[in-house]
Amino acid sequence: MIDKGALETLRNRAIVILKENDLGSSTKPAPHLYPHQWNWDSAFIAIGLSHFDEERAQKEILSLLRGQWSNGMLPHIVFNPHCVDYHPGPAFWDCSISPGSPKDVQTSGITQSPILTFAVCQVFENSKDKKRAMEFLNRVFPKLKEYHRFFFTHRDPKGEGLAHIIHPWESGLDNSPRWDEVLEHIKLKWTPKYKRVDTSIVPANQRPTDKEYDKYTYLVELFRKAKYNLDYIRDKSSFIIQPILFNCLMYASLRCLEQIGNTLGEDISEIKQWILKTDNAINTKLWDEDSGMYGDYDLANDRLIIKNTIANFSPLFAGLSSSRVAASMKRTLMSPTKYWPDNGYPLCSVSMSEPEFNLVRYWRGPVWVNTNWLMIKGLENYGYHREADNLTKKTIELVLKSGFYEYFNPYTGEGYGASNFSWSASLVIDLIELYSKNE
Ligand code: 2M8
Repeated sequence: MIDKGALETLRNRAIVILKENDLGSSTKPAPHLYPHQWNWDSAFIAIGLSHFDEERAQKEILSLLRGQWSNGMLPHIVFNPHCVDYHPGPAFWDCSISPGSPKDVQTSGITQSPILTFAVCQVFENSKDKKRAMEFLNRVFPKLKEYHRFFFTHRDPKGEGLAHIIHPWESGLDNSPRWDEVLEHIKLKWTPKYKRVDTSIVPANQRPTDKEYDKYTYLVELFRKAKYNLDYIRDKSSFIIQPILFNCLMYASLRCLEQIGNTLGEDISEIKQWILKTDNAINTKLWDEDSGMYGDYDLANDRLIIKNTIANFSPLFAGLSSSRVAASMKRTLMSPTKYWPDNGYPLCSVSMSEPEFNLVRYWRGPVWVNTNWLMIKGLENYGYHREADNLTKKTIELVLKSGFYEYFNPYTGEGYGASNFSWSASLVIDLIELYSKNE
């Protein structure tokens, strides 16, 4: 059992970090490395905020919604006008060339894994002032519905119930080995011109490689040339993927959108149809019976990508797997040769059994608090309370030992990437709440 005093100190420290990273109505993910507002970061951050400042949690979400495009898309970054040293910044994206971009805020031209509506539900559930929270729901519901409609209208042209992404940054798992082969196939028709800032803040061996950054930047240049026209991009680009994690978060968010609609007495028939379609598609198109694993569908090369990484287990979070498959996923997550190293810290972001597994490099092996949090919720969904408690405890112990880092070495617990990282702080607040309830 973790000492109560230590938990309280940790929670207070987490609150201080969120306050230090507060930009007023949004929170930057980290002091220097990420100086703007990020989409799924803000969703995770709002969940933590809702435990001690529900009004500020609502503000976080409203701030992100300011960036909504006319087609419903919520961008992956809403730029902070006071900060100039981030690549690629607003001038590089130059989203004003698209008639659909918002006029009064600067944003990136892509989206990110959609956990926002799930976060809105959590913020509502945790609120004490229900009258104010109902007003908040009323205000955000139409925007959230437009946001979800965007996926079905613009990211699912064949009406399969699965959204596709057009850039690794949209996944949130930027340099995951899941995309290696697809990126390898992208031949640069010109050399992208840019200067990296990230590697002057964090050691280069903890970040994506220059070769990967060339591809990331090249894709942004391609989108800019296409004036962010999604039909054109789908036609010209070879990075068009229906990821399991993205679609499971979308599904979980849709279930919450349905719940919000019910609470407000809104018509939810269209939302119900979206839910049904996505449920079927995840368990057919993204499931591989031979390997017993979920995967990502690579639309440009018409094949299922099977790689043993933490993303595969996201159907647990969405509650979309049968109990048989859930039991097998649980065993894999607990395996000391895959995700839960003996005498180390779970869960690796890439299985230790994969050749690409790396202890320090970003999304290629290190432990992340947000993916642990997703798995804890997923294990809970299937009644694996003991395992969920154990993972909660291990995650809190990791942060107690090393601090609120962005990611951690699964063998030693050493912290990497940015320190004082906002979602590590906010989700630890949520986990402490859970842990204290269960003890
Ligand atoms: C990382 O991604 C950004 C680009 O969007 C970067 O590397 O500069 C990812 O970990 C992503 O999931 C996260 O949202 C973002 C901010 O924390 O950083």
